[in-house]
Amino acid sequence: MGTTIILGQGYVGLPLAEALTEVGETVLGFDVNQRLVDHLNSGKSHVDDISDAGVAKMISNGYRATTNAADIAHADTVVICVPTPLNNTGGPDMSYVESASAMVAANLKPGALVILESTTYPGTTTNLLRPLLEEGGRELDKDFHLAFSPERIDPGNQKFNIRNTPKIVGGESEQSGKLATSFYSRFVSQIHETKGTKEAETAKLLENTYRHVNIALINELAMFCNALGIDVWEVVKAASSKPYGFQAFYPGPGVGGHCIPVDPAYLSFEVKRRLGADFRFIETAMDINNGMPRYVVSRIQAILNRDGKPLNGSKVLLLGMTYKPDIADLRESPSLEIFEILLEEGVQATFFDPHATSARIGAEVKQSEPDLQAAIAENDVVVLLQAHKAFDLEAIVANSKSVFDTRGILSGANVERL
Ligand code: SAJ
Repeated sequence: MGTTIILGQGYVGLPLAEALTEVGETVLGFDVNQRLVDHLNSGKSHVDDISDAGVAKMISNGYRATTNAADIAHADTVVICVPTPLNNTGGPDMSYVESASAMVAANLKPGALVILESTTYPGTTTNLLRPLLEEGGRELDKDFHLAFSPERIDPGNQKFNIRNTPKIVGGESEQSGKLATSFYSRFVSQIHETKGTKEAETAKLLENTYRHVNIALINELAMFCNALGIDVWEVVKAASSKPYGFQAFYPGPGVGGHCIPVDPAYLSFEVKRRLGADFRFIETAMDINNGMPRYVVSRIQAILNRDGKPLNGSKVLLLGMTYKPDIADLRESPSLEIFEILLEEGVQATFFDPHATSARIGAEVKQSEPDLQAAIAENDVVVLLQAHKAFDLEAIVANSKSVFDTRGILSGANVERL
């Protein structure tokens, strides 16, 4: 066994560290956030899928979190799992990858294997990371090895985890690819090798662009079905009876999370930058999905209007602020935008979420209502945005004046669906 250092101890890096400690590797978890590193070294987890006991076990197996980049020099394998968000113009923000790569280049142990896991545009490994590692005359497969392997961590997924989810591996060379494959084979049951790093980078983007485009398709269909008096939820259920050639996607209030609303933009930006072409499916899907929060507000307005109430001054309760059910993750959640728009329109908007008890709206931090049933009783419209298992859906319908259901799971005379 050797030593691995993982740069970035978030929802991707920490589960990777856990899996490696379980197979006897000495693991260093590097992060720039000193508070987070201290939290980890005290045996506390900040990741939904890993418990405090899980971190304590990692520590007993030799795991240590660190903010010291010089620790990279101890590692035979370096895995970069830092964020690749969008910048304020909607394009790739590579600053985390750039700074992590520079740290690796400055502290690399001779002969180490470097693997990039962060989701990024095709060509990042070859054109951004490799030149940094080659500085000072280093040569690929002589002084270092290099590969790309996209993360497939699905927060909250009880069935698939890092060990039983097939892992794509693309080497900057055949030798590097083989080394990366043997690294992951120690704790991942199935490896899929690609011919190079660009294919591995692009495969990850395809996986999530496929979801983004199909979610946009069903969202646009939902808007037209509503206008045409067609029950889109029945339509999807019926189409799902086809045992082949169809995968169901469901309308929703918009697309949240760290993957689906972000990853496709890395592809469309690179196509634009390199070819000057518009990746039309991605850009159209972005427009549709990004427009869903405003569409939800327009439907709330229509419900109030039917009751002779203006948006301004009416009371609306949002149920579920996270981007996915049963986790606390608010990242890119469309619920936050819906809340912000309602407040801008003068609505007395509040929310209830058993997992996310506070949410930042603009410059303010808003708190969840303390008592769900009391909150329901005093609101003109209750909006189901996230179907957390903790919700008593029957009680919600029974005690609400009007319910707007964006998940297509409620029914009743006072219920309207997206
Ligand atoms: N959504 C819809 N309709 C759908 C599916 C999703 O509106 O039919 C919305 C969700 O409400 C959510 C957003 O899209 O706000 C993203 O949902 P997601 O189910 O894609 O969940 P994510 O963002 O956690 O996606 C992850 C991805 N995993 C990785 O990138 C490693 C994705 O590739 C997985 O397919 C997905 O989990 C999954 O299947 O759970």
